[in-house]
Amino acid sequence: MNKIKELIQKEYDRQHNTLGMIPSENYTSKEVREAVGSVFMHKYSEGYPAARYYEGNEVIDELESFVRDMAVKVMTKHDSKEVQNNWHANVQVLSGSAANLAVYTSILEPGDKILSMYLPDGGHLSHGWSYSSKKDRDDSLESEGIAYKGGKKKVNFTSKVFDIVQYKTDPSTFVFDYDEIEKLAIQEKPKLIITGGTAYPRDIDYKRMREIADKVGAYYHADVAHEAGLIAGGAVPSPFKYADFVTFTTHKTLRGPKGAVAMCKREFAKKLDRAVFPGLQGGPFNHTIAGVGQALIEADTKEFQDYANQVVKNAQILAEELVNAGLNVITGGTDKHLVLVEVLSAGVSGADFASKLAEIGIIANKNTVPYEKGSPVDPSGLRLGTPILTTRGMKEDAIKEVAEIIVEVFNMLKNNEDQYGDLRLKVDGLCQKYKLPN
Ligand code: DSN
Repeated sequence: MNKIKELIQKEYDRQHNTLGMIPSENYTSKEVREAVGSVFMHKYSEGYPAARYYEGNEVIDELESFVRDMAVKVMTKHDSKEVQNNWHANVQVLSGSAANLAVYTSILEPGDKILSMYLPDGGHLSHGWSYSSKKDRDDSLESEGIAYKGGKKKVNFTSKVFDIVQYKTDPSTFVFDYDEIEKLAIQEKPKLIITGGTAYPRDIDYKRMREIADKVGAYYHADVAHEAGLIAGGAVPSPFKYADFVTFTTHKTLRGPKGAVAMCKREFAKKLDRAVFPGLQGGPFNHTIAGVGQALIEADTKEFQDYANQVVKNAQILAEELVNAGLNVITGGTDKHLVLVEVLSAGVSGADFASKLAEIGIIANKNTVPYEKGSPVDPSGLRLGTPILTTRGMKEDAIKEVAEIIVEVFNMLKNNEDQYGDLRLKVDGLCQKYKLPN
C-alpha cells in the first residue's frame, strides 16, 4: 500500500474509532465521495453555463445548472413559492470565506461599513476580525456596550478592506439583544449587516434583523454555514424570506463535501456571479460541485428531514444532560446542532477538556465563550455538536451515554484526578454499535 492509501485507511480508522463532536464536521455518503473523486475534476470551465471560455463543457453546463437549481430548491424548500422564485445560487464559490467575500465585493466599495457579529461571541473571521495587542489596547475605544470597533491588527482580509463594527451578545444572557443591535445600527449606519456564526447556540431572529437593516438602508446577509442542513431539513427557521444574501458551506449539517454556495435575491444575481468569476476566482472545482449536487439530492428527502430534526433533538438532550450534571451551558441550552459549555469557572481549561476528551476518543474543540476572559488558544469553553453522532444513527438514549462520559471527564479534571478507567472502552463500544455508514 502506498503512503497516501495507507493514510486514507488510517484516517478512516480514526474517524470510525472516535466519536466526532465538532459541530462543523460531518460524514458524507459514499455517493458524495464518489462524485468528488470523479472525472469532473479534470475539466476547466471558467465562465458560466452556456458562456464558457473553454470548449467541451456541455456536460459541465448541465451539471452546474442542475446543482444551481437544486441549491435554490432544497434550501428554500420550507419557504413560500414567492420566496422560492426570488433566489439565485452561485455554486462555484470554493469555500465559505470566498462566498462571503463574493457577497461583499458584489455590493460594497473598499472602506464601506459592515456590521457583523463579534468573533469571540461566536462570529466568524471572514466577517472581519481585528484586535489590538495588550500593550496597544485602549478598551474604551474598542468596546462600548455591545459594540466592538476592532483593533490595530487587521487579522482578516475583510477587516483590511472594509470598516468593521461588531455587535456582542447581551452580557447577562449571552443571547442577542435586538434593540441594542438596532441602536448600534442606527448609530453606525452600515451598508451591510451580517448575521451568523460558529458558536451561537440560539436561533437568529432573521425578521428582526431585516427590520433593522431596512431602518438604516443596509443590505442583509445571513451566513448560515452551520445551519444549512437544518434549514434544508426544516429543523430551524429559514432566512430566505428576509435576507438579500445567504451563504453557507456544504460540509457541515448539510452533509456534503467541503465547499460552499452563495445565494442572493435574483436582483443581485449578475453582480454576485461577476464577483465570483472573474472577480475572485478562476476555474470552478467541478468535482466539488458534483459532490454538492449529490448532497442536495440526499437533503431533498424525508430521511434527511428526519436526520436534521434528530440532530437538533440530540443536541438539546446533550445540553439538558450537561446542565443537569452542573455544567455551565451557555444560554442554558440550544436551538440547533451545537452546545457551548463554559468550564473555566469550574477550574477547568477549555484546551485541557478538549484534549482529555480526545484521549478517550471524543473529538470536540476548545472554544471562546461570550465575554471571553482567556484567549483563542486557551479559551474558557468547549464546543460540542451532534451532526456526526446523528449520522452514525444515535438517538437520545445513546446521546445520554455520551453525555455521561463527557461529564465524567469534566469531573475528573475538576477534581484533578488522572485515572480515566474504562472510558475509552465505553467510547469504543459506542463506535462499534453506531458505525459510520458506508
Ligand atoms: N471553522 C468553522 C467552524 O468550525 O465552525 C467555521 O468556518
